[in-house]
Amino acid sequence: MMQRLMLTMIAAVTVALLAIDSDTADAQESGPEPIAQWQFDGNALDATGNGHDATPLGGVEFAGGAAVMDGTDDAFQVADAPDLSPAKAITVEAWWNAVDFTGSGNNGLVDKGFTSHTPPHYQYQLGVNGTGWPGGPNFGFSVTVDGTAVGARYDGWTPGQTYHLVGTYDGSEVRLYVNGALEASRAASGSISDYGQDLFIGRYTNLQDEGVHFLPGTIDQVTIWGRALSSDEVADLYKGPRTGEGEQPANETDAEEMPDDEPEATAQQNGDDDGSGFPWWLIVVILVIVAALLLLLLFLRRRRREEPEA
Ligand SMILES: [Ca+2]
Repeated sequence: MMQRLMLTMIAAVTVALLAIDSDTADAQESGPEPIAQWQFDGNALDATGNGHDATPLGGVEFAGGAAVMDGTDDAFQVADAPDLSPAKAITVEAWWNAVDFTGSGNNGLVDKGFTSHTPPHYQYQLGVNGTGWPGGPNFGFSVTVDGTAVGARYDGWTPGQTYHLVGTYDGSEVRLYVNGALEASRAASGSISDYGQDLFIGRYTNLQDEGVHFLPGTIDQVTIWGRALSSDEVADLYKGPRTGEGEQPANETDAEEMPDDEPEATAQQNGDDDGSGFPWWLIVVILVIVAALLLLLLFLRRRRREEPEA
């Protein structure tokens, strides 16, 4: 009986340890947080709290939780900072609601440029060629590694459509994802060069002719990571909601939903609500301990019953 009790206790401890281990693994899979994120929900602040607030240029306006670019002189400027120049790997994400435009070459959606408009042109750039471009409309993601630009390109986009664009570099490939799917990749290796330029959203770094080098259309949720997101993470971003999407000045639905959401999130952090946010492994451990105590009680009662006969 005592042996069975010991085995039960060992099983309980093993289950608890396995549960804790799998929780830790889940947390590690999501990887480090973004370096910078501009959600454009009525402002150009860096939502990560890392201080990379963008300066709106040309009187850019915000609507529906996104930035509406006039294609004439609207853009955002972000001061250069060491963490905006990761060396080993990078991910650049942006949403763009496409509109017809001619432009001149690969207009910058997110552009951290070279020191002049000569090769390699960009430190990194997520860009758009216009419908009036001789080669036809396309998306491109370019990263300069050890001084040489390597670009992945996706041909064809349709005005009026909304596109989720993600470019990654992981030390072996430059990849371009469009609407959650990997559409283009190019082999590359080496460290990402750093040219110390400011970062621009909606414009080239070194060219700024009005109506030519500015990207029109609606831009939302521009995010930069210092690591290459996996294809699963990119697909999840595409499926996930954007902050402030379709935001109205006084949204009653949002106001009603808030009180329901907040207590749940708080309860999960504290682990003390009615059960919905309770860690499942803790429930298992408690059940096993209760079972073990019951077995111990039965064992002791049986011994007491047996003792007088002995
Ligand atoms: Ca937004």
